[in-house]
This record gives sequence, structure tokens and C-alpha cells, in this order.
Amino acid sequence: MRTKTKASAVVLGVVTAGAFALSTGGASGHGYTDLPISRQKLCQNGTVTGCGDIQWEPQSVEGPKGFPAAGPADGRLCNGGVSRFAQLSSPVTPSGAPWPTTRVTGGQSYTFRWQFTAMHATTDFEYYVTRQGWNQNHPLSRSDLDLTPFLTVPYNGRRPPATLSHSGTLPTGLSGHHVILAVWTIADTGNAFYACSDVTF
Ligand SMILES: [Cu+2]
Repeated sequence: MRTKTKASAVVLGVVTAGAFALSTGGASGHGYTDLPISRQKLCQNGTVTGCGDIQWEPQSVEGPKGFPAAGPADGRLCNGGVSRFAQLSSPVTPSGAPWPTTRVTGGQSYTFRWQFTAMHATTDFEYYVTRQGWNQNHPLSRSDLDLTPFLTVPYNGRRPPATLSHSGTLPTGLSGHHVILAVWTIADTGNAFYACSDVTF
């Protein structure tokens, strides 16, 4: 009996160590958008306060890839399904104020920018935007978004530079406050990185 307990403990220990390695693997590296500025970057640079852990690691909003068919659950898109970053999915900042927005113009070219702390092999970058009349009073969900990306930048498994910019045309027909959801899909893992940016058209 004593031996069996010991064996179980050893097995449990291995499983725990494995889970730990998974959850922390590459934790130092990833990326986020700063043009238009993302919620995680606003938390990191102190424009928005009280965000919790995300202020130390805006690059770590990492969740399952495959959006919109798979990926984070509705209401958890802006935090990549990571519970400790849940503030990012709130429709308002931790102080209850609206998220600061970047002014943009539909139909115009815009240069999107990512900052990377690790340059992972990349499938592509996709950008989604909310529909006109989306529900601004709940955490962002698929029903709020046009689920066809307005911009897709294929990357064919290459690794991006530390700072990557690419241009695309912003959709027309939108006015007022919207959210752009940027998705960086990693080629050689099951994950993607998510960043929500609030904009005013
Ligand atoms: Cu990484």
C-alpha cells in the first residue's frame, strides 16, 4: 500500500511537471499589436491602469488557434481565453471608463504593427472588425464580428522581424466605436495570439 501511494505520487509529480512546462513554455516570448494600439499595450504603458498581470506581459495573450471555427470561447476573445487577463475582454476598462480609441477612416489604407518578443514561425495574420450595431455592452463575441477577416497576411511559416508592419484597407460602412481583433497564428504550435484594438471610425 505504501509503495503504491509512493508510485502514484511520482506519476502525479511527472504530470504536474509536464503541465508546468507546457504552461510556461516560451512564456517570455510572443507578441502584440501597437498600431492601432491594443488593449494589452494600453495596460502595459500605463494609459489604462488596474489591468493586473497583463501590464507585465502584453505579449502573452496566447490561446488556441483556429478562430473563428475554433479558438477562444465567446466573451474571451480579447484575452485569448487566458483567465488572468480577463480584464482585456471587459467592454470597459478596470476603472469603468471606455477603452481609449484610435481614430481611423474606412476605405483608407492603414499600417498595422506588431511587436514581438519571440519570432515564431508564422502561418498568417488576420484582422477582424465588429459589425455596425454590435453589442458594446458585453465581452466581445463572435456574434459581434464580421467573421470574414478584412485583411489576411499570409506568412508561409516564416519568422517575422522583431517589429512587423503591414498595410491593408480598412472596411467601409462603419461608424463610431468598433473593435479590431488581430490574430497571429503560429505555424508549429496549436496556438495563436490575440489582440483587441478599440477604434473610432
Ligand atoms: Cu512565444
